[in-house]
Amino acid sequence: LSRFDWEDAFRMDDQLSEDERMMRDSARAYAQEKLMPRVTAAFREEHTDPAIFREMGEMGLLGVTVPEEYGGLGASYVTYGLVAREVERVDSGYRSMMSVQSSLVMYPIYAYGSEEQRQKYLPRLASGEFIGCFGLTEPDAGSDPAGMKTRATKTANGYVLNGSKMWISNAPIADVFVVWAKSDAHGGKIRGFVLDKGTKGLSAPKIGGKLSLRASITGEIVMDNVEVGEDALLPNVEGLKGPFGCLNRARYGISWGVMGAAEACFHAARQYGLDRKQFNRPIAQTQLFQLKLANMLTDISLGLQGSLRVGRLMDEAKAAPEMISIIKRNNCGKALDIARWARDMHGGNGIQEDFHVIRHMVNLETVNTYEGTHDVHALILGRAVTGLQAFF
Ligand code: TGC
Ligand code: FAD
Repeated sequence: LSRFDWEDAFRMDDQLSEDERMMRDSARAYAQEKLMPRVTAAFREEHTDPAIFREMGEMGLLGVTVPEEYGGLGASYVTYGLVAREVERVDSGYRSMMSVQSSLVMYPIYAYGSEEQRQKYLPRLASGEFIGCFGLTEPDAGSDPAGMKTRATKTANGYVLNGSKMWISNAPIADVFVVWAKSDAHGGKIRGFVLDKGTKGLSAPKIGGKLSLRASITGEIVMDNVEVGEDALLPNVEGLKGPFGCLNRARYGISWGVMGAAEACFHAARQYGLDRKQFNRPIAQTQLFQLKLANMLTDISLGLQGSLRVGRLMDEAKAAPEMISIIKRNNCGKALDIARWARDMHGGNGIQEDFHVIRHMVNLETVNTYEGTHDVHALILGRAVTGLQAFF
């Protein structure tokens, strides 16, 4: 039997290809060298640096799974997950910026867009020259997006959009808006539209006062008689399966990302416990402290293996949405527990920004809620197990 490595309990390294390891290492180097030194002030001051998109673009971190001919990396879903884990090891807000751009903006334009839309947007989104956002949620339609009120009305040359979106990552600094609306020309079915910043009637005010995910800017999208041409419509998808197709990918990435945040908390708690002495011994030498570390190690090791398995199935086109609900729900919930334990294990220092754990903890409250709350994913799984719909 081989030696046990607490930092890689199930030898994930051996399960990755050379290319996947290389991409993980370069994402880790970028995240630790360029993002880590900025995050404390960015979070404190609620500041989102748009330059981060261009830096990520240069590193090839935007549109990892989008083919190279459109500026992406053409890499595997496992690679995308590994990148999310490294970015979120620093901050969930930075991973949010990246995953919205990749899964919620580039993916729908690639998968549902016309060739002209692909050419117009994808290379510039991949380089970070353009920043994108995704508007599904509304003030009165969160967990139940089918209840959206935003409408697209047919005109002679295109559509007029009216409505508002709420809680939209990147919106106030976005150049490209992928929004979902019920279209009267399509029997009231949900359709996707790509809007450009600066279009008359389109605005994206910032939502202030967030005590979570403060390094990632969030806004509304207000559409007041926004007139667009036929070329703004995403032609190749209709119905809720459009936005859900994007969410499948983003939720999968989140399942990896939150394990990165959890690992950061686990490593910090371990080191703190070795350094900090009470009652004449390191607090890491107490049974209760070790029990928490053992629980963290177990949940992280199992969570990562779940994400890797689903990632491999995605790469083989064999993944089902319910598999993604299992890992999104489990890994977010477990990461939040781990961050709360790590906060506790740091004692008073745990509430101080220099120790980072409370920032991860409050960020993970958002991640547990967005892209389908913990309970909504339980209901998706409950429906799959029983065949009975319990949403309404
Ligand atoms: P339901 O009847 O279940 O389905 C309606 C249609 O959609 C299809 N569908 C899916 N297709 C692909 N993938 C999936 N995961 C799908 N889930 C459903 C389904 O087949 C059906 O198609 P069709 O052709 O038969 O019409 O829909 P429902 O209205 O009962 O929905 C129920 C529920 C709760 C599952 C769903 O609405 C849900 O998942 N709610 C959560 C909402 C959510 O996740 N919002 C996320 C907003 S975006 C965001 O948070 C970004 S944050 C990112 C960041 O900053 O990182
Ligand atoms: P609600 O749906 O009102 O849920 C409130 C509570 O009720 C939750 O506990 C929920 O689990 C529970 N609940 C709801 N329905 C049921 C039910 N049937 N049975 C049992 N319990 C139920 N959206 C976007 O479109 N794009 C973005 O980029 C984006 N970014 C975000 C960034 C941040 C910082 C945040 C906080 C949110 C973001 N969201 C985004 C929105 C996010 O997806 C929603 O907040 C989420 O889907 C939940 O919707 P809600 O806030 O309306 O809560």
